Amino acid sequence: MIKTPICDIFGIEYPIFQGGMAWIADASLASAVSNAGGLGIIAAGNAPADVVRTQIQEAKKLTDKPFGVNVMLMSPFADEVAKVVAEEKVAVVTTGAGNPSKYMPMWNESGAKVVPVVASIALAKLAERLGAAAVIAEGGESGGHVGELSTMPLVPIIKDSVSLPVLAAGGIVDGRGIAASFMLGAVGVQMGTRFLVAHECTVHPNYKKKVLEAKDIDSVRTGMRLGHPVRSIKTPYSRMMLKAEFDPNITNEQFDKMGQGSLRKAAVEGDEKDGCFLAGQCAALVKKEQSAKEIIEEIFAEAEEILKGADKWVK
Ligand code: TUI
Repeated sequence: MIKTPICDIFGIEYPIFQGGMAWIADASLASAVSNAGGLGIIAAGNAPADVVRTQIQEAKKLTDKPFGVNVMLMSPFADEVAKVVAEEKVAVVTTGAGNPSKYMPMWNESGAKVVPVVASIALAKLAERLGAAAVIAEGGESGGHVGELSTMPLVPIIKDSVSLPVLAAGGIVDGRGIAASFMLGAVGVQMGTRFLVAHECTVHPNYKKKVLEAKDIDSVRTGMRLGHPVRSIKTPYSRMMLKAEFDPNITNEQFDKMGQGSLRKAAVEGDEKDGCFLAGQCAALVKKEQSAKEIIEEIFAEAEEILKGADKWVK
């Protein structure tokens, strides 16, 4: 059995969070992950506050276990969503794509445990000062909005900068990734891409197909010119965006418009031409659809074997 401080702090059986994937991670996936002993997370993404509230209330019906909400700080609805999360007394709040400082006192007061995704030492230290329960160090191998550093250097950098427990994210898909994360000083992991193909994940079947078919070099970063690079699976859409990235005849405003709605097209409509299929580099390692419970049990059994044999090369 693998037990770490993450299990005690968050009242979960396995030290794993499910990534808050915008347009995808709903009450169905989050409750399945929580019922399986991990921490399921509802993604607020760019959704309005009432949609998020409905999902929270739905998840409360589907599980008695703790679950979380990911607040995407670049969302135009971040202020209202932040309030809903506090009002609904959600157990855990993770944040992404920005600085959560202004909401932290409100969340702390509501009893929520706050776990910001940090891509830098400065934000990790700030999170610690403001009373975060842990931080997620998410490397650029992950899907969606990505930071500059890779998981391998980022996790020990963040670990050395704060005394908070660190969860590793970005590129983790199996027991090997969990074991490696622990070697880097993490005491838990967050995993998104692998849960895309969970039976309980309600994303469009074409999205699951894209993840299952993804090969080693099918992962691309676009949106660098706007300062918010995003990792997705190669499609006609991402090729078009890559071309536009360096096209001097396209303004930043036009470029931004070209991306709008593309994630919804992928996740809801399964549009293989115009959709943006956000996924991490480790999509190439995702081989089959399973239940959330099967995924969690399989990867922790694998991690346990690896960690037990960790002295294999020590003479
Ligand atoms: O947030 C993510 N991943 C996301 S958010 C998202 S929503 C979206 N949908 C369509 C297009 C674009 C975005 C999809 N994927 N990961 C967590 C994360 N946070 N990665 C990096 C950061 C981050 C970046 C900058 C955190 C803080 C930060 O700066 C804060 C500061 O002020 O220093």
